[in-house]
Amino acid sequence: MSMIRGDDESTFPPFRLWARALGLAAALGLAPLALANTSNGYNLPVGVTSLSRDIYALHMEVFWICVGIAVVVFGVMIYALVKFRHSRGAIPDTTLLHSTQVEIIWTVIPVVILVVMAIPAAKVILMMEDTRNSELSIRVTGYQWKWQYQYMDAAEGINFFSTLAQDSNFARQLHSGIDPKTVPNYLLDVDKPMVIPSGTKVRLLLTSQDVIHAWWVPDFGAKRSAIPGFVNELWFTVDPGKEGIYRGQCAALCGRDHGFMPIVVDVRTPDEFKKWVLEQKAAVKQAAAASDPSGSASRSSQPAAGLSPVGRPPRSAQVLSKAAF
Ligand SMILES: [Cu+2]
Repeated sequence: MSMIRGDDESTFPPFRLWARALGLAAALGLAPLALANTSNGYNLPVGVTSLSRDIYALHMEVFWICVGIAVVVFGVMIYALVKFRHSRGAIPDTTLLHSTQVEIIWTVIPVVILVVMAIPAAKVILMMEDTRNSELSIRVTGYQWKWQYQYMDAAEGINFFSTLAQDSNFARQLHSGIDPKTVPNYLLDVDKPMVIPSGTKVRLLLTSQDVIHAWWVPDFGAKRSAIPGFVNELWFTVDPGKEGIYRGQCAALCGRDHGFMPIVVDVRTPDEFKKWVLEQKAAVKQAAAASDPSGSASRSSQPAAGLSPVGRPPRSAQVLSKAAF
C-alpha cells in the first residue's frame, strides 16, 4: 500500500472527527459551567430567569416544529425526485392541477401549524408585558455612550452612571499598544454594575437622553429599547441561587461608540443587596453633607460621592470618549 499515514494521529480523519465531536460536547456541556453566561455558543442561553426559560422553551418548541416540517417536506421532495425521475420513464400526473381539495389542504395545514405556534407565543408575550407586583424599580437611561441607573422603592436615592471599565477603554484606543486579549472581559466590563437582588421581581423603566439605545442581557431574557421621550418597561426575576455577574450590551446601533457601552448586572442575595443599599445610602448622605455643610440640600437629589449629577453625563467621561478619536 502506498498510502502514508502521518506520524501525527490528529491528521487521521476519524480521529479528527472524534476530536471535533469531543470539542462540541465540551462546548455544549462544560461552557455553561465555566461561564456565568449560560450560552453554549450554539443556541440561545437558557438563562437564569423564569422568563428566559419560557422564551427558551418556546424557541425550542418552534424549532422542533420547523425540523418536523423540513423532514416531511424534504423527505417527500427527495422521495418524489428519486422515485419519479424522468430516466425511469415517469409521466407527469396533471390531474392535481387546480384541485380544490389539495388547495384547501395546503391552506388549512399551515394555518393549523401557525395557530399551534401562536398560542404559546402569545402566552409568553403577555407574561413579558406583565410588570405588576414588581418589588424593585430602577430607572435606566441610555446616553451616548453609557447607562444611568436610578433606583426607586426601598433603594430610592441611589443613582449612578455605569461606563466602560477603564482597562477596556485604554486598550480600545487607536495605537494603545495594549493587546485586547490580555484585558479580562474586554468591552464587557463596567466601572459600576447594576446591583439587584435574586428572587425579586425587578422592573426597569427604560428611556434615553439622546438617541435610541437598547438594554439587553441575554441571560435574563431581557431586551428592550430605550427611546427618548418614551418610558418602556421590562421585568425579570433572577432565580435564587443564581447570584453572580451577568453581562450584556446595548443592542441598538446608537452611534460611534455603540460597542463601548456594555451592561453588567451583579445579582446578590436579598440580604447582601440590603447591605449594599445601606452602604450606598450612607455614601449619598455623606456626599450631601460634604457638599452642603448647612444641611439644607435635598438628600435624595444628590448623587453618591464620585458620581455625576442626575441627567448629565460626567464631564470626564465625555472628554475620555472624545479622546478616542
Ligand atoms: Cu447605545
